[in-house]
Amino acid sequence: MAAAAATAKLQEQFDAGLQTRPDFTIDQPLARYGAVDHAVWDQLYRRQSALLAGRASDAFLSGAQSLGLNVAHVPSFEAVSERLMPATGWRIVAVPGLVPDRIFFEHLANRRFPVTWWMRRPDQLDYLQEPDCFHDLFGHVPLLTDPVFADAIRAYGQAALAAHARDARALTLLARLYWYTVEFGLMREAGAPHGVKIYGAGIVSSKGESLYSVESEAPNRIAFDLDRVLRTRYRIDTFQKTYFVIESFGQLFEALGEGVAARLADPAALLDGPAFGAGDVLAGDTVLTRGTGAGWLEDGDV
Ligand code: HBI
Ligand code: FE
Repeated sequence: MAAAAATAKLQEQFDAGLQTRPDFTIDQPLARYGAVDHAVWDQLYRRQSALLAGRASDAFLSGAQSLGLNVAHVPSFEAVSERLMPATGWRIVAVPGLVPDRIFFEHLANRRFPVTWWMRRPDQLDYLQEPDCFHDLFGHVPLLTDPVFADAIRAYGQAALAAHARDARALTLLARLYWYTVEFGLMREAGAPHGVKIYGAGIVSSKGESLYSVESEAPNRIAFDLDRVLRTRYRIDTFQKTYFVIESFGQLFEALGEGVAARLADPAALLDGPAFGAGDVLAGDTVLTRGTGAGWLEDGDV
């Protein structure tokens, strides 16, 4: 979402009386949820949980339960934070929507996850462009109960904050890394129906992609490699052409912390070289499954 559109959205919310603090946080306006909002949460939670059993990482499913997200109404962010804090020291903060990059990184670096307060409409059940409460709270927050994953996200926030201050080009690299892991990452799991389990928030909060990412023959599934990911473009308008597969959250912690911090010291080295297309398979790749490419749109990589 372009910065201008995000600012317009913030202005619209400000006008609606949602007082945004300088760090873009607000008090969760619990009174503003109507019966439709609660019904959408209930329907999405039940549908995705049923779909993800056997497809999502165990840490995700147990995290969602332990935070009390398995309720028929939009959860109270305060109640969720009260359960999350003892587990890993994280809490969630309500925001009107996408916030400026630096603000976002600053929250992550301080173990605060920004969660959009509003719920999508019933006619947006299967897809909406920007993150809503269900994407952020159901998609991103359960794994923050896992200490290693939580430390990986915090390390990413710290590395991103330092790099962002130094060189705006770092943002391209940071966005690619976040996209192919935190949003659309898979992890290897021997014995799982397809040898992989889902952990990315963009996948777990999407009905179609929860199935496509682990079962379709169309996409590539390639072993995660930090430099490879930092140079690979991605899709924001369709399912991913390629999913990168990590071995463990420990590997993710290495990549999102020291790994990316080292690369961000000299973003030009990675940005000056060629960027790979979202559907490319390279000679150096460890390919788990090579996709058929069925249904791919040619242009549109970002
Ligand atoms: N703001 N609320 C919110 N949520 C995000 O996921 C988010 C953001 N601002 C910037 C941002 N993400 C990007 O910097 C990352 O996706 C890389
Ligand atoms: Fe997200």
